[in-house]
Amino acid sequence: MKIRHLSLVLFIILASSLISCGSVVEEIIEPTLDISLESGVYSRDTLSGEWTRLSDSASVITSGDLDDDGLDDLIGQWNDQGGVFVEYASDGTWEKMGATGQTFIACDYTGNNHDELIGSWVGQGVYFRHSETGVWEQITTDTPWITCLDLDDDGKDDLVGSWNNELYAYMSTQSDWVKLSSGAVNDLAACNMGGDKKLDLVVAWADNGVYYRDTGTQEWHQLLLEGDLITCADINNDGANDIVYGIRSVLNPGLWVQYTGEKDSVNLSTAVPVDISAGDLNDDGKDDLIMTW
Ligand SMILES: [Ca+2]
Ligand SMILES: [Ca+2]
Ligand SMILES: [Ca+2]
Ligand SMILES: [Ca+2]
Repeated sequence: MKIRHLSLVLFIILASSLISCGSVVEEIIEPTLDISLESGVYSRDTLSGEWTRLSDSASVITSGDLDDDGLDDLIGQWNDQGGVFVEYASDGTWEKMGATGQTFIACDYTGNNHDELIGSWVGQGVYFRHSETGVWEQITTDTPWITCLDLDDDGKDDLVGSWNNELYAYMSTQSDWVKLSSGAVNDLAACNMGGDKKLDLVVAWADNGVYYRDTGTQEWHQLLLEGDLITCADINNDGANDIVYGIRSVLNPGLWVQYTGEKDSVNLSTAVPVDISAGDLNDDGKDDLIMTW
């Protein structure tokens, strides 16, 4: 369904009236994931476009290779199970990693070329989990939103967080958060948006749409007019990252994608996501979309 995002309702009304008049209109293809299905954590295979239900609904979802076998593992928080868990891609076994927290992300915080799980707990702080020992070590103070990318190109991932309507970076070379920008944040992500190979910070602002901050030039560029949740992956396998975003408003709720180079957004799901992420969960070399609702 390729229709201008903000004109969704009007388009459907117009299309319906044209069909009733016997005119030829663009075919409307229903999204493959919709609210008639059982809620849960779903992944969307990038090569086939098919959604697979992976588990019951989670409150936080992300992915990373936590056992260092080259396969992305599913990471999520299930509040009724009392914590954050990883499902290892190699054999499907689950392991509890920690208690229920605010947010989680996998990054190479130590710069050893292996993913570490990073989590934030209210009033306690942001911690990373040593891959070998499983011991959690505090990095800094807590944040309700977090992402990680190497902002200064020194080989170690730096953290980006947000609270009290401010955006902060925690550089691996420094010992405190430093302010990057002001504004209330809906979500954060790290995506490769430019022509270089560096990840760029993507911010879904509460009042100002979705922007990315080019890591090379440090300039901000607008991507979308709105977004409550944000992630990115090349989900049409054309070699360029696409922006995937969730909308919770009553007008256009659901999951949407803006393919690189396209002005219009495509609806991927009428179910409203609780969290979204991306990772190659089936080891075909292509990142797959992950959504919980
Ligand atoms: Ca793994
Ligand atoms: Ca760095
Ligand atoms: Ca693409
Ligand atoms: Ca894949």
